[in-house]
Amino acid sequence: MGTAAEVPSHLNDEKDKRFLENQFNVVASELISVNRSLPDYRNPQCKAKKFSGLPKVSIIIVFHNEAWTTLLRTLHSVVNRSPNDLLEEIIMIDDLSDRSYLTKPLDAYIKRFPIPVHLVHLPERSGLIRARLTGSAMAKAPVLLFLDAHVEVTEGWLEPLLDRVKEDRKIVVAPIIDVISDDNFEYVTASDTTWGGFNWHLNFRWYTVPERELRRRGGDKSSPIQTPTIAGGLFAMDKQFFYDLGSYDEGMQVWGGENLEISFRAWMCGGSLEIHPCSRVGHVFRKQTPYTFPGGTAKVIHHNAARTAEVWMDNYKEFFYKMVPSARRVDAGDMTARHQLRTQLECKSFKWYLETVYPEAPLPAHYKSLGFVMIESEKKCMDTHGRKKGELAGMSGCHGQGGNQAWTYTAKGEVRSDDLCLSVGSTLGLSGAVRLDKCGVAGPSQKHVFTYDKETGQLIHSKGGRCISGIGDRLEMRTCDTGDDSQRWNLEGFREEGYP
Ligand code: UD2
Ligand code: MN
Repeated sequence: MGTAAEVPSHLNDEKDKRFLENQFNVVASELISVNRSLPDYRNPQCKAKKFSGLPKVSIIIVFHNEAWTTLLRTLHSVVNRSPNDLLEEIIMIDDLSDRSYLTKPLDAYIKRFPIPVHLVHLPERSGLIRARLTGSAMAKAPVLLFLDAHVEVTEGWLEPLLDRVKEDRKIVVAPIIDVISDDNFEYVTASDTTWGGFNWHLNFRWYTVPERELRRRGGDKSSPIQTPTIAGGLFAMDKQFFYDLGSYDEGMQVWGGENLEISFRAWMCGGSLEIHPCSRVGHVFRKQTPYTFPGGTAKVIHHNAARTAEVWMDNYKEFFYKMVPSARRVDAGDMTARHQLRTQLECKSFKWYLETVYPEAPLPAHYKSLGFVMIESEKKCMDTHGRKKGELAGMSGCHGQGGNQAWTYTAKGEVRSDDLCLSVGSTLGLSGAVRLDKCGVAGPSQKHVFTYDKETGQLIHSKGGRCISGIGDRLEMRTCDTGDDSQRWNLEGFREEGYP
């Protein structure tokens, strides 16, 4: 029933050693049945829903060196908890694993299932993106559904997803992704008001669904939530729409980036993305990837992200490059076909996406500067030092590389670096520390709003009227004084009329 496995102490050494095999506690996984039961986590409104006339689905699972027990638990949970007459097939793509149990023993095991399970062993390492394309090309059902190889689906998970695709073939729909503990395999439910976003690094991120979207969706907790992005691993999509929309970018390697790419593309080219609260699938989230990245981890990830940025983000790609300057130096490869796709599909702009779909994005639709924020006289720049919310905002010698010195001054008056905003402390008086604070989501809080005077270089707190001063390695609010060089800021690329 989804409870944790207790690893007996005599297995402790083995547990630690074998954690590295898959970056989860494989010994705990082995102590649990591959056919374990799970509670029905659905809310009453979801349980009351009835579905009929649903289309059939081809489920596609790609894997590279997956653990035996997590892979089989994925399969058993799908077969046990899906109406089998809706399952056309399960397609498994083995992305050149080198573990012997994934060859003949797996070929033999999958024959026991009451539905067709196809297993293809790829002759070369393709990466998850191209492996999924091999799978989708084989699919016979009108709906594709992708899963990672270490998930467990729960009661009633499939029908709501198929229902949305049937309702509108341009809806791409994901379940709520619950957490299967990487430590003890306990099934832990996630919030039902979380959606997908992304940051300046072009990492996918979970954020709380804003009020705006909860109002749009209405009071019914069994209605889907529209989400700016999907996590990427688990979603259902009309097969023809998948191809009409340009399937995946075959130029992407190993892992990463494809989730934001398909998210931007879906929204910008006439589709939409949803999370269905009646569908819950548990996934083993890992802190590290267990497998190799042929070509080098950072290189591959930057390569994929740069392709997404170049093709889909228009000039907003600069936010990514400012934050991750080394990505400018990777070769993103030939993107002609993807640019053509965008033209052919007559997709909307990234500005439209930010304004309409994701106004809460850490990346502002309207801004007046992007890059360094410098005190000219000292060549010192504002620097987050990689600190977190609540900590002091800092200063250091300008290095011109962006990264921790990458800031934007937004049209709303925030001085922000990714999702952190400069914030005046609550202490009144002449001086006060400037801290990093999570930026407001629905709009900036008063603590975060500054007016920039291009002539004097002052950044003036709109409410308190004091100025940001760079003192040594820190920022302080001080009484404004045009003669004070520590208040004379130069904002990279500043333009009063703003961007874009
Ligand atoms: C998330 C997604 C994942 C994918 C990834 C970005 C969820 C739950 N997971 O990362 O599906 O979108 O973000 O790319 O949303 N694999 C291969 N070949 C490879 C590498 C991986 O087949 O070269 C398989 C792997 O065995 C797994 C799947 O691809 O079944 C996803 O990989 P992951 O589980 O390491 O990714 P995850 O969950 O960290
Ligand atoms: Mn995964």
